[in-house]
Amino acid sequence: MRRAADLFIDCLRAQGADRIFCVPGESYLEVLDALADASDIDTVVCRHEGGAGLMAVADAKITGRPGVVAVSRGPGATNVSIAIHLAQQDAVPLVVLIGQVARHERGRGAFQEVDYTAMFGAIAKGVWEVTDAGRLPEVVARAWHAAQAGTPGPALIVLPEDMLGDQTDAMVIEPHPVVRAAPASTEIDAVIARLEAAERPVLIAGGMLTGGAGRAALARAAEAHRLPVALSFKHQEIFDNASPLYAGYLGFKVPKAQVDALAEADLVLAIGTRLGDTPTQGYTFPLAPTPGQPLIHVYPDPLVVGSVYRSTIGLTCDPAAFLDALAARNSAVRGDRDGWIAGLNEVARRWAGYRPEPRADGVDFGAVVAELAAQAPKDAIITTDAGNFSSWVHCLWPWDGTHTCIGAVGGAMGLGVPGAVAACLREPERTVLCFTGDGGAMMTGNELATAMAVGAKPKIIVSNNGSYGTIRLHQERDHPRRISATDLTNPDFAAWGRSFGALGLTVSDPDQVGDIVAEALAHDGPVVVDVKSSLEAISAYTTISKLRGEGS
Ligand SMILES: Cc1ncc(C[n+]2csc(CCOP(=O)(O)OP(=O)(O)O)c2C)c(N)n1
Repeated sequence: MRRAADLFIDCLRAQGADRIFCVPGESYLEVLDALADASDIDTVVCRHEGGAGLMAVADAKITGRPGVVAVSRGPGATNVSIAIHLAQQDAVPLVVLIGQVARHERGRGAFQEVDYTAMFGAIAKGVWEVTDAGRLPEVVARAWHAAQAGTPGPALIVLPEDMLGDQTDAMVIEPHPVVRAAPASTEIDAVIARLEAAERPVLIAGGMLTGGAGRAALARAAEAHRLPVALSFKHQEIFDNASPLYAGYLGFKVPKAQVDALAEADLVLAIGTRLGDTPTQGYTFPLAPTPGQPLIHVYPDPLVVGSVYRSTIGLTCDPAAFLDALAARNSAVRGDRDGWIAGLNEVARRWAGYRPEPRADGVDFGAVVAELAAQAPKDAIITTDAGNFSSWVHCLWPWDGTHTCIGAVGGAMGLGVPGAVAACLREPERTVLCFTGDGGAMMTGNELATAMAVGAKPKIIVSNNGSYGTIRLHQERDHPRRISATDLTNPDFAAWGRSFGALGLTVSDPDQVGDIVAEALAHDGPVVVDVKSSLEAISAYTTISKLRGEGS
């Protein structure tokens, strides 16, 4: 017999958990006590459950394994909700451990009590409240499996505080293997037949191909069948953007000419993507529910394939295995494939790149990003918070299919700094660059304290334009000159960084950019660079003057 909390830690260990991001709470004291003896599990103490959860999401994006976050009941659970939502939106495996009131208090509206099934039922893949310590092993194995199976996502384990102190003789259960089906050869035959009938195929590649095997299979299959490749939102890094086969990045507001060019396709292969509203430009390409061309949709979840979209061929198998199988076959090319490929590539390149300009109201943030792209080590890990500043990162980074870039497909602000801390912990030898706006920096930037505590050395680049710029852009477009609730009053971010113990630097003049970037990269420790960026240059794609119809 032993304490349930000790069994619980053994169960986590059996699943391969080696790091838990947490904010402590009295509701799961027994787990914290058991962790004190678990030297093989790194307990990372964070400053806000939102930050802790986002670190766990980023950790999962880096390792491909479930990220783990532990939080207290009520207030802790509500704070971590952003990460639960993001894991669901981004298809990231996440296991959330939540404290709960004692069993005899349950249902009485006790202090900090929440019904987590009711609260998170719509976004979690499962919520398991363990009232019998003997079932902890079963629940842990199921939660880990649920987090990874089909469309990966969040799985919640709820731990009544008194249960954790029970004695139990239950045994650890080994991980349940996650089934990843391979395509049948007859299915590949059918796909080859569609490819050979098409003159203008295009492949849309998504987040399920982020791992090394997925990227390699994507490159091989695209080459083998001469398939132009368009990349879904926040997955620009998985394919070489300099390849002649590159057909564009399907983020927000893709220029109409590019959508029009893609819409000429007579076959769409959507591989490893759920075809959400961002890459499909509001479900217009491909058109939902019935695309204007045959659709081959490959995703490992039967609840996705054939759901929003009617697919001509739908395969619920591993997308990388599919591309591997496809790459091993030949297909006859019909029509002027070279012309089709070159045409898409020309349109995609037309929007790539950005030339920074002198700005009267601050530094063009593109100049800073361009300098970092030129000076940073090629294997630097990049995290992007949500906001317009990231438009320059997407335009200017030399994405060649090898980079690690962590951003929120679900658009949650606040991933940047926590994501960078998580990346530093996994890859301490690599440079980690975090790009964030002044909005995002103040949402979760307090996790710089966590960075200091664990010896992480992120380089945090703040685009300080004094505005929730993305929303200001929407305002200027929809309600020109009517600025409402988007101006920001900021601290001195360099001094703020120094107050944590980081190196604090300020860029207020374009002439300083080269030297300050060099100093930030050379510093062996965390850095905050406060870039007094131009608000007129509100994104890489437009300016406030242009939005107001004033030219420039
Ligand atoms: C948690 C969260 N709250 C609100 C939003 C809506 N939102 C999207 S971008 C944005 C502004 C981002 O501002 P900032 O970080 O300063 O970057 P900028 O757009 O100015 O480059 C807001 C408020 C969001 N996506 N996530």
